[in-house]
Amino acid sequence: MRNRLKKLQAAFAGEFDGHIIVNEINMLYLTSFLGAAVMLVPKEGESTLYVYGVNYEAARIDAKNCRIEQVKRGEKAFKKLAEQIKDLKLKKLCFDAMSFQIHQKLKKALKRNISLKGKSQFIWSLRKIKDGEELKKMRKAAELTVEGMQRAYEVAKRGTKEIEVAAEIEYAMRKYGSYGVAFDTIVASGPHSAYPHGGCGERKLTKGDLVVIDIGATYKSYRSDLTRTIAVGKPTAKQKKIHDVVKEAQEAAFQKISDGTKASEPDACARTLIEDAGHGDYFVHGLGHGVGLEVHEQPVLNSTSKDVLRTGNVVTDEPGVYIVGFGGVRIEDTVLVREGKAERLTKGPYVLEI
Ligand SMILES: [Mn+2]
Repeated sequence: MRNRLKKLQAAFAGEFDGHIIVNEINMLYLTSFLGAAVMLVPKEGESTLYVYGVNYEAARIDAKNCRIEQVKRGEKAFKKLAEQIKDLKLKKLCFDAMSFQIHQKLKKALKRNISLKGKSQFIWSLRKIKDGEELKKMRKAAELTVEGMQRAYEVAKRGTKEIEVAAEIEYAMRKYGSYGVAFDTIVASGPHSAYPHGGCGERKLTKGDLVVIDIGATYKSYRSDLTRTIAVGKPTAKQKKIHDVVKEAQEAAFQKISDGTKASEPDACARTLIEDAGHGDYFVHGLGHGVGLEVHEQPVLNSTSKDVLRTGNVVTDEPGVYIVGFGGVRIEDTVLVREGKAERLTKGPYVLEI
């Protein structure tokens, strides 16, 4: 954890005197505390975490490697931050993310000769590469997600409501040790399966449906992302064919995922296969995204991505085909990038028929 702060300082020190952290997940990453208002990381020396009274005592126990400054009732975190910037005589600052209103307020509170630039890449260059401690948690989150899918296979039967299937999945993941869901569980049946973010409602699973089940567990703040598609009853030839194509595309993209590969390449590989099968127009999203403390983070795996995959990236591989009036198929795993072949953190099976 101290290492992360040191690495961040080393990353921005050539260009800036200090880094303001506003995004709470970035503060969690640097201090292991969630619930601070803002953080100041000077290019050398101790960082300060500004915490409102409601979370102050918790921060004193959990926040690591920084000074904790309480923001009392009636005080403003950004005013205190501005004072500290002046005291430390910092002139060139960058920040990770800031709303327009906060930016205006902070600018006003600072002297005119202090510059403020939005630069999220310093923190992302660190967060993109998972260390051993993070990978342990991500492996666990992935295992819990597989348990959830196992439960889905048991309960996703004709006559069961989408929300009932979701409840069973979430209960199973919790019971095995999940801290919560990584995102709202998707159990999208029949016509809903044709929408990539089909959600979950009161529809009953019906014979002939495709059901897209997209789930994630969280373990100690780290997330996982897994999708399988099943058929209710005996799958039709067309359902089987599309499932086979998506599975083939997912595997082909997986074979491409490796240290040093352009993040656009696995997408191109999956897309070509789906296009060749005649379904190119129905693969309406990018191949995947980074996963970690958030379910959607860097790097991005799509056709316009400028990222290059690196050992320690954790990404999803999730091609899909969505045909309105027919249904949708998506197959997704969470994958660890390594030198040579990648490693699937989430595991099979990949059965259409349960
Ligand atoms: Mn995903």
